[in-house]
Amino acid sequence: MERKTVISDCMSCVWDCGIKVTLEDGKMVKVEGLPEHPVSKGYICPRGEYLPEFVYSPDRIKYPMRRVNNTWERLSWEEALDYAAEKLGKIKEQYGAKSLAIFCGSMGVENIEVAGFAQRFKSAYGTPNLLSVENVCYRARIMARQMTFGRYPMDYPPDARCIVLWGHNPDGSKGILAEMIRDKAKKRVLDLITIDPKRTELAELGLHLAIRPGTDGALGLAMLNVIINEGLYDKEFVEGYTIGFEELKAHVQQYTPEWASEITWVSASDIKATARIFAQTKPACIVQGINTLDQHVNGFQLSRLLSILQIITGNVDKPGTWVTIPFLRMTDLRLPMDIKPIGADQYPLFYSFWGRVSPYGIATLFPQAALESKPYPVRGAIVAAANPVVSFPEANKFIEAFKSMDFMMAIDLFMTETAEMADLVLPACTFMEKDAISYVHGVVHGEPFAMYHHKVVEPVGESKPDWWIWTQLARRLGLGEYFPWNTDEEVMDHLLAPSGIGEELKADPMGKYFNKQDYYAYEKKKILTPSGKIEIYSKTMEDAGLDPLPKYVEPAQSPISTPELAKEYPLIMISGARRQAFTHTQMRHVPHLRALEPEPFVEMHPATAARAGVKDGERVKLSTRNGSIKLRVKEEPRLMPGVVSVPHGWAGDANVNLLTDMEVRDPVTGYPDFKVLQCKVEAV
Ligand SMILES: Nc1nc2c(c(=O)[nH]1)N[C@H]1C(S)=C(S)[C@@H](COP(=O)(O)OP(=O)(O)OC[C@H]3O[C@@H](n4cnc5c(=O)[nH]c(N)nc54)[C@H](O)[C@@H]3O)O[C@H]1N2
Ligand SMILES: Nc1nc2c(c(=O)[nH]1)N[C@H]1C(S)=C(S)[C@@H](COP(=O)(O)OP(=O)(O)OC[C@H]3O[C@@H](n4cnc5c(=O)[nH]c(N)nc54)[C@H](O)[C@@H]3O)O[C@H]1N2
Ligand code: SF4
Ligand SMILES: [Mo]
Repeated sequence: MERKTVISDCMSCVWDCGIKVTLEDGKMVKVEGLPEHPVSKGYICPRGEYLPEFVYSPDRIKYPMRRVNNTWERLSWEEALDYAAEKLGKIKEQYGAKSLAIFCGSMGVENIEVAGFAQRFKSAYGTPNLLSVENVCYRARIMARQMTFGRYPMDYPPDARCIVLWGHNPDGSKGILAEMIRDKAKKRVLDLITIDPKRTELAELGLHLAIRPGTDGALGLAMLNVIINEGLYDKEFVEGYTIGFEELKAHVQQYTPEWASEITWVSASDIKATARIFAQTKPACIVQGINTLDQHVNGFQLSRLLSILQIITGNVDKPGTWVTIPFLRMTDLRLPMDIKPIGADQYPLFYSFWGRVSPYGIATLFPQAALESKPYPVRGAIVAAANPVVSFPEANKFIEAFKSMDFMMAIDLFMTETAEMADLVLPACTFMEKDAISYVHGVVHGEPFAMYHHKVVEPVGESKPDWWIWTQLARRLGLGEYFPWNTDEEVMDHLLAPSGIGEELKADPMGKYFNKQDYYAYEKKKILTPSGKIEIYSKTMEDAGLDPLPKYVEPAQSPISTPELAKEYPLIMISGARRQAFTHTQMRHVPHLRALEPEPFVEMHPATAARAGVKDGERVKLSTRNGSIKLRVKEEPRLMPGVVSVPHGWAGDANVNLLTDMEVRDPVTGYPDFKVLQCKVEAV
């Protein structure tokens, strides 16, 4: 038996932890953290540790399959690709290219090859409809920060003296950061503030504000009120680099701590204390929940509001604040596209502002396009590295929409609930079975870090890299000129060409920090907004008929906005707090990970459980006005009474997205307001 170890990294989520992999006869048998890795420094989470079980899961799709009379028929790659090309050709002929939608999920965010090829293919084919998770996650914040700062600064907490975890629990979602915070708290060099309806373990290391879900805007505005009225803002920075401070000052007078206390259920004294600590402990860094505040009726403005808190305290582009990180220059695989995707007319700013055009359609309007032909019919779907039937809000609408397709195809590792609905399923291989580029920045280090991830093991069955699948498909559709690559290495070389460090990266499996962080850019570089200043007051928003300064908007469903609904559904439901064992809908079939969380559950305070007449461990029915699911009660004294918290990602009758809602949307991004809903719990 041949045994060896190789250095690599885990790409199961965006943090790309370094790993040491033990191979026996070319098969992975063990994965450990890599203490020498410059970023993760030995940290891995259980998903990294149990990678061999994930990669070699007996549930992997091993060859292409076509649905025939509701059973799966094995095809060769030749047959499968010919079949797909024929069907896709027909859709284009019959309805036009834009009637094809291409879904790309979180794995496309983690691995640029996956998303890049999906994007390239969609434009080569001629459809603008790339429907991505970026329509429920993260893009809102990028846009809001760009619109405010001109560039996109990221939270960079390592050098901060004050960190605000705002709707964020890195123990579940960003382990490396959690470790760093614990370390700093132990050394007593950190003021930590946690704003969360749950008193998370990290919340115990500092000041915790137990906030009513969905009311973060009121808290933020009241903090501005205190900081401005007590003169705690950074006058020099505000005068030198911003516009709209006077308007802001007048605007926030109405938002007193006492007003906010009624709304948020946080005491006025805690609001004042938080504002003072944040404004006076420098440098300070709000680490904004990655999607927590996005999936909200006013999500875009919440991101603007947090930006303004950083700005008026001068916590911009200095170590330990929000910094604009130099990017790795890589080839853009996108091709020009001037047709508008679905939703572009309803949400024009999401589509483009200042000439910056986004590559995404409004994914959550897919059911409307499929079922009502609005704004035009969508008749075909390719779902690559996504599981929208479970992961997207109001899942039933997505199920209906996919059922209505003339042709649907899935590219995945596993037969997910979404793949189950397809006419054709093509097996992709994991990142351990192909080359990739991993690239992280801003988590625990300001300098961007890149690594050439070499293939570690041979693909399981006949599975193939995503780039290969898109390339073969394109060639059959007569689009081969856009897809000239034949090996992993050719693809990676092409991607890395503009970086100037491709060869260096390829030669050193450990990866490297490739660019020094350049602080104080606002002093040295042009600020890329229309006014040339950081825009507290946004003329762009005003011109679009939207609020130029953030206001408070109550969640669409709440005891205050919908008291009638709240009589029948008295509890507040939040969903999607991350769990270390799983990435979204993935990994529940990995035995050691499943053992960590064997069953779906709903967390609630013991007093909430008692009032609903249910007990810890009991199976209950959880309902919103959209439907019901079954879960086990997990009593959780850390969660504020009156609130229940449900993990997302479980399928079938435990899928929380059977309860979520798309009726009300953020007016800028079109993100549905589904993070905070009214619900009830009943014994079954
Ligand atoms: N293990 C694991 N890690 C992941 C992922 C995964 O699936 N699994 N997914 C990755 C992805 S794509 C994303 S987008 C991120 C998500 O990352 P985040 O969006 O940052 O989510 P969490 O860190 O889980 O923290 C959510 C916290 O917000 C609190 N919360 C809920 N509603 C509200 C509210 O209205 N206001 C406030 N202030 N707090 C609220 C919850 O109680 C919870 O503690 O995680 C990434 N990391
Ligand atoms: N209620 C509620 N719903 C939520 C959230 C929430 O907070 N609450 N969070 C939302 C957020 S922020 C996000 S980002 C989405 C995530 O939504 P999705 O991206 O749809 O969820 P995943 O389960 O990560 O799906 C990724 C799929 O890619 C497959 N895969 C993995 N690697 C590869 C690969 O290399 N190639 C290919 N082709 N396939 C691969 C996996 O098997 C899996 O089926 O969920 C959203 N859903
Ligand atoms: S946090 Fe876990 S899943 Fe994410 S890269 Fe690190 S080991 Fe992999
Ligand atoms: Mo996400």
